[in-house]
Amino acid sequence: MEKLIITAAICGAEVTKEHNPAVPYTIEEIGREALSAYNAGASIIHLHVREDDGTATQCAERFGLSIAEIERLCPDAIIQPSTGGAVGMSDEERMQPLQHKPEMATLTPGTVNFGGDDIFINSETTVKNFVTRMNELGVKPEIEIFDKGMVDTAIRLHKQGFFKAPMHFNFVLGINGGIAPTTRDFAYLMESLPSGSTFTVAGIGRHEFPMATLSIVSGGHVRVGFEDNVYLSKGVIAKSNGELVEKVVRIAKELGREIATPAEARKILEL
Ligand code: KMH
Ligand code: ZN
Repeated sequence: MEKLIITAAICGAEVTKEHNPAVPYTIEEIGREALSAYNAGASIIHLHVREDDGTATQCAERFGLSIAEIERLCPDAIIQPSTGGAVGMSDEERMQPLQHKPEMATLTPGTVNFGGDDIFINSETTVKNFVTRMNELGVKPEIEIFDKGMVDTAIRLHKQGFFKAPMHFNFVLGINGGIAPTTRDFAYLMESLPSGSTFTVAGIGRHEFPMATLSIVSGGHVRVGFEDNVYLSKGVIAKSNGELVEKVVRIAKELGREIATPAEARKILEL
């Protein structure tokens, strides 16, 4: 099997210091959490940013400062900004981090309920505009999959020339409104991908490590981090994103899967 690429989703847009005091808001805190994940074995940092008071923002300047800080501390890490931002943001707002021409950025090919009244809106026009901009700037999309129809949309837009092969997917399993964190649904998504694709898995909440293990033994990659889960184990708050990454590394080693360096991750993902 290929070496395991670990992505750390260190910040997110919804989780707060009330959930876990180590959730980063300031540039310094973003750097601290990225470094903890990188030192533990993460090669990709999935990045959302905040104002100092914790408000989610897609401000280009704030992303620029955060990216510079991560590059200073983790020089070869792959930095993957979010274009999802937070529920309710406009497309223009969400696209701002692309100005920095990152190697990768996330892109969700469909709309999904996000619990309660929240709807994460991605019309087909939005998706086409985002992927076109990414292609122009040489940014590889990580295609965020919250439900099976999103895989089909990505394949259809690939056939129309929007998404380029090899496509890279992230299965987000377990949000309220999306596909379930079960072995059956994981297999359904995996078997629906075009050959040559790569994928990673983000299990939400208590499903983070079971879904990570499933992906490790299935040849997929793994995403962990405060965006998806703030607990190291039942009732134990993680002290850092690094602790979550360390746990994945321990599981992978027990299962005989080696961890990819950032250089190896770039090769696997054809960045
Ligand atoms: N915060 C969610 C609304 C992404 O980063 O691309 C969207 C999200 C997906 O987190
Ligand atoms: Zn995200």
